[in-house]
Amino acid sequence: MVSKAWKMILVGLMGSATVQAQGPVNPVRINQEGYYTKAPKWAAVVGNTISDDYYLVSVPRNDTVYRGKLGKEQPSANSSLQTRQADFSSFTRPGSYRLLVPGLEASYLFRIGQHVHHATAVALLKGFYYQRVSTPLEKTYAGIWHRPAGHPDTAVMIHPGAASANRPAGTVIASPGGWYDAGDYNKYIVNSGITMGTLLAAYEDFAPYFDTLRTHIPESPNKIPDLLDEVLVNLRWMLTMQDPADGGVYNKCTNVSFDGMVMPGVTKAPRYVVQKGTAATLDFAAVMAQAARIAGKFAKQLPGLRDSCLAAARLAWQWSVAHPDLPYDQDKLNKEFTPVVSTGGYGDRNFTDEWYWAAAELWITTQDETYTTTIAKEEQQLVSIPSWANVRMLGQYSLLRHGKHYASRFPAQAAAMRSKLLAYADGYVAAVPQSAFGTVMGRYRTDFVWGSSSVAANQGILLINAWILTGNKKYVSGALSNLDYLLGRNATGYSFITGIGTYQVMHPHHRPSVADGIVPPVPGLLSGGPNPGQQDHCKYPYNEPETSFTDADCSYASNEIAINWNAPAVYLAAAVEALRVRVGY
Ligand code: 9MR
Repeated sequence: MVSKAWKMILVGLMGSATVQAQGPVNPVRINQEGYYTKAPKWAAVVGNTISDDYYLVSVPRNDTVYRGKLGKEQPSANSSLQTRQADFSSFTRPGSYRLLVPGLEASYLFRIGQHVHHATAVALLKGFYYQRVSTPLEKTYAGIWHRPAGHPDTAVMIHPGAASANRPAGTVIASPGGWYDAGDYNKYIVNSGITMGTLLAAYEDFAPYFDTLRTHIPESPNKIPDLLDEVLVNLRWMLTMQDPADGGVYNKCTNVSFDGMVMPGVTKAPRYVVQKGTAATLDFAAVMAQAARIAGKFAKQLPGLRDSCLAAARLAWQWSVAHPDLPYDQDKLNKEFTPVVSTGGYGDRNFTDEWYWAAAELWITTQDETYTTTIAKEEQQLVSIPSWANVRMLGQYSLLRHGKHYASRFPAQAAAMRSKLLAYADGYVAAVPQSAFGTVMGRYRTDFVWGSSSVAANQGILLINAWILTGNKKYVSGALSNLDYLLGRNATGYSFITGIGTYQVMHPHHRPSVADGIVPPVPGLLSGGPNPGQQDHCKYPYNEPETSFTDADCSYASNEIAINWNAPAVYLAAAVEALRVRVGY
C-alpha cells in the first residue's frame, strides 16, 4: 500500500494543480506558468548547492530530458541573497517539466510551449470584472466568487469641499458603476486615469489581439472586444464625475473612512464626491480624448460615444486652464470642512506631466493646434516609468504610437524621445545578465516601492514600446524577464498574481477576498509586491528591498491589489502573447 506521504509526493510529481502557498518556498525560482518554446528560459537557484549540475525531468514520465551546469554564485543587488542560474534556453521541447538540483527540493511544475501566458493575460483582464462596483457578479461569470452588487452609488452627496453654485453641499448626484480602486471600496479619478490610459494603450498597440480575446463577461457576446467592454464600465462612471456646469472633475467618490473587512455594499455609510482638482481633471481629459479615438472605431456599436468623450475632454481642459494648479490636499481639506475624509489621497502636486498627457491625447485626437503649446513647452523630455503621480510617459507612448503626426509637427522632439527611450531600454536589457534573478526588475533599489509589481510591469511596457519602435526582439526578452519576475522568478518566490502559479499569493489585502469565506482569493489580481517602507506595520518575515513582502491580508503596503497595478500587467502579458509568433518564440 502506498503511504499518504508517498501519495502526495507522487501526485506532486504527476503535476496535479495543487496550490502550495504558505509552505516554505521552493529554492528553485522559476516562472511558475512556464516559458515560450524558443524564448530565454532560466531558473534562479537560491541557497546552498552541493553540486554544479541540474536536470530537467519530464512530467509525468520522469525522464531526464536535459542536463546543465549552474552558473557561478551571483549576489543580489537588492538583498543578501545569492543565486546560481540554470539557463536551459537551448532546450525547446514543449511539455511539462520540473527542474532538479541535487540536494534541493524539485522545482514546481512548469510548462514549455506556446500560449503559456494566455491564461495570465485573460485572468488579469478578468480581474477588472471582479472589481465592478454596482452590478451583481453572476455565478456564470464569477464562478465561486459570485456576489451581489456592491455600492449602488445612485445617491452620492456633494461634500462641502466640493460645493459650487449649481451644486451646494449635500446636493445628491448619481455616480454609479466603475471599478473599486483596490482592496478598498472607493473610486478615485487620478488612479482611474493611469489605469484607463494603460488599458486603452494596450488596445491601441495590440488591437487585433484584443479583438478576439474573450474573458467570459456578460458583454462577451456583443460586437465589442471584451477589453473595451470592461473599460466602458469605468469610462461611464468617470463621465459622472465631471460637473457639467464647468467641466471640473471631482477627485473621488468615497466613504469618509475605509470600510471594514466586509463584502462590498453591506455597509450603508454615505458616499461623497470630494473636491475637484487639476490632476483629476487633466487625467480625465486625457482618458476621454484617448477613448474618443477608439470609440470612433466602434461608432455603430457605440453611437454618440466618441462625441460625448471628446466634448467631456475639451470641457475638462477648459476647466484646467482656469484652475491650472489646484492640488488635492486632504489634510488641508479636513481643516476646512466636515465630514473629515480619511480614504486614499492620490494627492499629486506636480501637474506638468498631467498637462503633457492631456495635451498629447487631445492633440492626437483632434489635431487642434490649441494643445501644441503645452507639448512644445516640454523641452526636456525625460523618460520615466509611469505611476499614478507621473503620467508623462503615457502621453509620450501615445505620441510615438501616432509617430507620423508627431514627427511631422515636432521633428526634433520625436527624434530625441525615440533615442532617449531606446537608450533607456538598452540600459534595462544590459542589466539582465547582472541581475541575480535574471530580470530587468531590480536594477535600481528604488524599483521596490509601494506597488513594486507595477514597476516591473511598467518597465515591461517601456520595453515593448522599444520593440514597437525597432522590431528588435531583445526588448521582448527583457519584457518577458519581468513577467518571469511577477510569476515567481524573484526573491520572494511568490507568483504575485492570484490564481496563477503554484506558489501564489493567497491572502491579499482585498476586502472581498477576506470577507467571502472562500479559500482562494478572487483571481486575476496583482499583489503590490515587496515594499521596504512597510507602512502597514504588519509582521514581515524579511526586511530587505526585494524580500520585504508578506502574504498577509493586513499588509496593504505590500500585498494589496489595485487597478493601476493590474492594468500594466494586462498590457505586458497580452503584449508577449500577441508578439510571441512575430519574434519567433
Ligand atoms: O498606490 C498608492 C501608493 O503609491 C501610495 O504610496 C499609497 C499611500 O498614499 O497609496 C496607494 O494607493 C492606495 C490608495 O490611496 C487607496 N486605495 C488603495 C491604494 C493601493 O494601496
